[in-house]
Amino acid sequence: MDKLFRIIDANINRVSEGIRVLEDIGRFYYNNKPVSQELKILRHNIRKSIMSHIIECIEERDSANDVGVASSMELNIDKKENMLQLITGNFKRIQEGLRVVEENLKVLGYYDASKLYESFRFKSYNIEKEYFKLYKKAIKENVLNTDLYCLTSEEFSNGRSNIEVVKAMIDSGIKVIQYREKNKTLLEMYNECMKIRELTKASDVTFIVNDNIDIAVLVKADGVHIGQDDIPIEGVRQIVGEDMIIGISTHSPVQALDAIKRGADYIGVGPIYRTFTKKNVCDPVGLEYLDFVVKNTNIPFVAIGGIKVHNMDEVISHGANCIAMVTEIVGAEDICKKIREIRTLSCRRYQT
Ligand code: 3NM
Repeated sequence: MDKLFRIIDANINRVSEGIRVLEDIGRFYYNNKPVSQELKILRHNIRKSIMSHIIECIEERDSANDVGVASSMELNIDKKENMLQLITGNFKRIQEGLRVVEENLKVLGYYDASKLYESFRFKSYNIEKEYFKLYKKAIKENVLNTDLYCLTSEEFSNGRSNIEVVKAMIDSGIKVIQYREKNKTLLEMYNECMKIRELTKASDVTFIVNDNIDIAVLVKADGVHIGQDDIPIEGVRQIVGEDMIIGISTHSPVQALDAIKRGADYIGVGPIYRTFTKKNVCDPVGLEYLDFVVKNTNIPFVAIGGIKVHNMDEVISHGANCIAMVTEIVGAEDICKKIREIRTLSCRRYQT
């Protein structure tokens, strides 16, 4: 029976280490005090509650002869490729470990202690829910933490389809793509968006649908982008829910402040230069409006409108971390080459 303390010891360590991983992400990555504090308290309580058996646990420990180490090396099934996998993997580790401790304590006759570990397990389920709110919030806040925001526009795509264009963008490592299409039926747009959702999902690319809120919801896009004449942001929010990103085109300081007040997740800032891509757009707002946004707001934004290789540095040096180009990219002879060129020539120099 004493061998069961070997299991308990391994699982207390497993659980504490899993909590520590999440605690540090909460503390240093999400900068969130409540969640990292709750995890810290849980970790201390889990460690403290085994103190009456700590001697048996350490005596039974035999890490040098653990057959599990070799199989972990052989199987390589614990790879983590993104934050979601890291977070869920560690919560599952904690919950599974607590269940193992709980069951073994029962067999050893420590029923009250086992119930305590059951309560820790339930506590961890609640913290996991809170943690996911942080995860989702961070996704929204970081949506424009990328150099290039790409949009489709089949009429300027040199005879290529939107799907071909999107594939080239994804192959070039673009992280945000907006589907913008003014000349197709709803059914055609829906079908294209379904396909693009599939492609973007597989490559971890944020997918935003322009104008068509219904299509955005149906294809489970990450976001929707609207204009000044569309349904107000509060209405769009009611339709799409809290998790979906809402972006809105703005052309003046008043519109930027209004978008922030109404709950936009990001704003488009433009047109910086003259553009013939968007019909009925206002005259260029120039770099002045961009300067206003940089100095007076802290909402994520993307600069747009007439941005090309020859003027992109001016926009970047005025504080635009993320820039959008439509015709410069979709109209290029070779889209991948053009994106490489933009990244090589940009004063910011793209780093992978
Ligand atoms: N929105 P190009 S300007 C889609 O100012 C769009 O809100 C704008 O295309 C805005 O890069 C624009 O070809 C078109 O000039 C940008």
